[in-house]
Formats: sequence, C-alpha cells, structure tokens
Amino acid sequence: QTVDNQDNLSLEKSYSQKDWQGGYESLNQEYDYWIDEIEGQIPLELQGTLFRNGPGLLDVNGQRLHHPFDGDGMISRITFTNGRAHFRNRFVETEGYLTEKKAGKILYRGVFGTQKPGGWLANIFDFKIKHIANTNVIYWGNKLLALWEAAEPYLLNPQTLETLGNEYFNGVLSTGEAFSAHPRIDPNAKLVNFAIKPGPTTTINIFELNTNGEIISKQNHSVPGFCFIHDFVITENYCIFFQNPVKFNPLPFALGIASAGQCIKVQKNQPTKIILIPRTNSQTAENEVKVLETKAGFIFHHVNAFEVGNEIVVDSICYNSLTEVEANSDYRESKFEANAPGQLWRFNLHLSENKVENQLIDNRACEFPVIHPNNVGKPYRYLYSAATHNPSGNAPLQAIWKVDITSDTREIWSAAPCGFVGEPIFIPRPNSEKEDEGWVITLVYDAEHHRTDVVILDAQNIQQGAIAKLHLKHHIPYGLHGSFTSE
Ligand code: 3ON
Ligand code: FE
Repeated sequence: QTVDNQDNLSLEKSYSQKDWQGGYESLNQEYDYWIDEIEGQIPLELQGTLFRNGPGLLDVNGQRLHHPFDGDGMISRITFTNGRAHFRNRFVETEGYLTEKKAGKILYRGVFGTQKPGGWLANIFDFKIKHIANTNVIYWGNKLLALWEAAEPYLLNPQTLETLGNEYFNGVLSTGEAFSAHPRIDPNAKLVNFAIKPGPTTTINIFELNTNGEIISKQNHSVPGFCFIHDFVITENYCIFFQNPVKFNPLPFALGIASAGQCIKVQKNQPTKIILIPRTNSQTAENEVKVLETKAGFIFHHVNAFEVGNEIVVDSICYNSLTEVEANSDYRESKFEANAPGQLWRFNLHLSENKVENQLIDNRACEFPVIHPNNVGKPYRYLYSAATHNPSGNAPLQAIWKVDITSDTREIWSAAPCGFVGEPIFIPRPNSEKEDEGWVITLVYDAEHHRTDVVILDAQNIQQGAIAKLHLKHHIPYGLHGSFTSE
C-alpha cells in the first residue's frame, strides 16, 4: 500500500522547512537549573526522572556532520519532584567526543556518511568507525547506561551525568562487543537485549539481565546473510527479529568513497525474514528457532508483540523503502514528501502453518511508538507515537498520536506549525488501573522561540493538549530515545 498522492495535494503543509531545520543546530552548552517558566501545572503524583539521549552536536567546530545519527550523544535529564522540575544536560564523553573536541576537527568516519575532511584519499582503508553513544539511555540495576547499537554501553553517574567508562557487566561483554540501543523490559522484572555482529553470516546475541543489572543469560545465534536490525520484540517465549531485506557492499566503504551505512541497500523485492528465537525460560514444547517470511519494506522500530495460542502478533513501523543517505546532500534540505513514510502495520504470525498475514493499521506517518510498560510482550490496547500533523503524506513529526487498537479509534495532539515533537514516553499514574491512566511526556522543539518545551499530556485525554508545558532556556537538538524511572 502506498500513500495516495492526490490526497496529499489537498492537504496544507503543516510546517516550514526553515522552522524544522532549527532543531538541528548543535547545543554546545551543558546546563544545570530548575525550570522556572511553566505553563499549567506539573501533576504532584508525577515523580521521577526522564532521561533522553540524542545527537547534541551536529558539527565539530563548524565542520558539519553528514547525518544527525552520526552526532555525539548528549543526555538530557528532567527530574520531577513535588510539582517542580529540574533540568540537566551533559555529553557522553566517549573517546571520539573528547579527541575531536580537543582537535577541533572531524577525526573519525561515521556510520551515516560523515567522512574525515580531505575526500576519499583521507578516508581510504580507514575501517575505524567513531563509537558514539547517542541512541538511548536507560536506568537499570542502579546503572545509568548510554546505548548505541554498534558498541558497548557507557556508564554514567546518574547524579552528575559524568561519564565513568564502558560497562561490561562483570566481563560478560568483551571490548568492542555490541549491546543494542533497544532493550525491552519484560514486566517480569527482566531486561532483555540483543546485539548484532554483522557479516556474510550474522551473529545475534541475546542477553537477559536481572534487576541487579547482571547478565543472567547470554545466547548466540547465527543467521545467514547480512543484518541491519535496529530493534526487536519479546513475547513470553520468544525474541523476535525482523531481518530487513538488505545487502551490504563494503567496497565503497573500503575505498573511502562512502560510509558503512551508505553501503547498505534495500532489496525491494526480497522478503523480510522473521526470526523467532526461544527465550531461555521458554515454556514451549519445541525449543527451536523458527524463520517465517513476509513483505515488510524496511523496519527500524517495533511497537510490541504478544502470543495468542499458536499465533504471534507483532506491530511495527514499516517503510516502503529505506531513505538513502546520499553522499553530496544536506539532510536539512531533505524533501519529506519524496521519502517513504513510516506507517503502523500489524503482522499475524501463524506458527503452525508457517504463514504471515500483514495489514496496514493506519495511513498516518509515525515513529517512536511506545506502550504501557506492563504490557510489553503481552496483549495491549493503546499505543502512543510521534506522528505527522496531516493524516497522510510524509512530513516532520509534529503531533502525539494515541491509537486505541481495541476500539480502532485515534486521538491526536498537534504542535504544528512551529512545534516538532520527539519520542513520547508513557508514565503510568501511581496505583493506576486502566491501561491509559497516566501521562505522556515528550520534548517539543518550538521553532518560534528556538527553544524546547517539555510537554506533559494526560494519556486519557491527549486531545485537550498540554496539562503542563515547561519552557527550557534553550533548545535540545532532535533526539532519539529515552526512558523514565521513578526510582
Ligand atoms: O553493517 C552493520 C550494521 C549495523 C547495524 C554495521 C554498522 C556498524 C554500520 C551497523 C550500525 C548501525 C548503527 C550504528 C545504527 C544507528 C542508528 C541510529 C543512531 C538511529 C536510528 C534511528 C531510527 C529512526 C527511524 C529515527 C527516526 C527519526 C525521526 C523520524 C525524526 O528525526
Ligand atoms: Fe531506535
């Protein structure tokens, strides 16, 4: 299914490119202050800390990075306490961040197109990629960890956000070994994560961690072919991976012409392989890896998965094609309308028949889906995501969208035309009973004031708009993922 272009023509553009671009300016300063400009009221019951990660720098001393995903990780922390909120941000001090800062120039190649200045000659046969820590941040087992899918986590001090070094979980992880940026937290008090070691055959590692932050199991699996797998889902018995149909030609990377990420091409007519790996505690009779096939385009993020008898349901955000990071282009000039939108799909995996059915749930472009933490890996009713203002076509994320799967209804709050939203986080109200009883919090870049707001919505009434809007003293560049902890 594709978006109806006729439809788009009749919809008014909800943003200006220039406004959107403002959110991709670097933030060079590290702040530490109580937020004093607040519209509305922070609910007294909302207690805890929101951590966010994302590229804080889009340039090194004026040399622009080729793509935001190559930007150094910066942690933002908002702590809610007794109706007040405190802000702090700090860069993850990876080796690459520190040495480039000192040198005042780009010294490393990035995964998404950033090259050392000087053309291919300056990059040829340099296989060293800059390790950054810009994709997610979690607080688990009393450890604050900044995550990036191609390397080991960075351990941070939760009070000061100071970088303490890499985390190896008592030596279970080895130097340079990956730990993905998309752990799933099983409501049964376990954190499940994976790691991809790509090659002609790819290794998928699966880790389960207890609440002390110790790795209690580590599995290795080999799958044929190259993998670019950014996210996964869990159910009671399985870890589920969608192996996007891609091929990797390392030659342009070796020759210094292109980055590793630019050498990944989607094979449009090839199927997506769905790999189901039993969890260590799996109760199923046949404890074997299953592989199903479907057509799914390209997937970065999944919403959730759950088992219903012999069937597994997986909800995901699918793109018809992967937007390529071209060599001589400026991502800030990116024509949204020309790129495939991410859309919400449901996959029904019929395990006994080895059959997959898929169905588009809604036309609206969306990203960064989230659900109630108690429903991870289980049947669920509500999801929240960032979405476009308009119901079809592709555009920047300007709205927070709630989808009620059971009643097939939606609610939306839009920050258009000058607001641009990030990933929503759902926070259950203490002692709540209903699945949507709680708050949805997101960072909204306000182009009119070139600053970012922390927006708190009532999850049961998204449409009514912010119950509190906290104006920061500065902007935060568009981020990736984060998490909330009430500890
Ligand atoms: O070939 C291997 C495959 C692989 C997985 C080797 C590799 C090192 C190139 C590699 C590494 C991949 C990495 C480091 C991926 C990092 C991804 C990242 C930082 C972010 C991904 C974000 C995804 C989405 C969908 C974001 C969307 C954002 C918006 C719509 C709003 O701006
Ligand atoms: Fe992600």
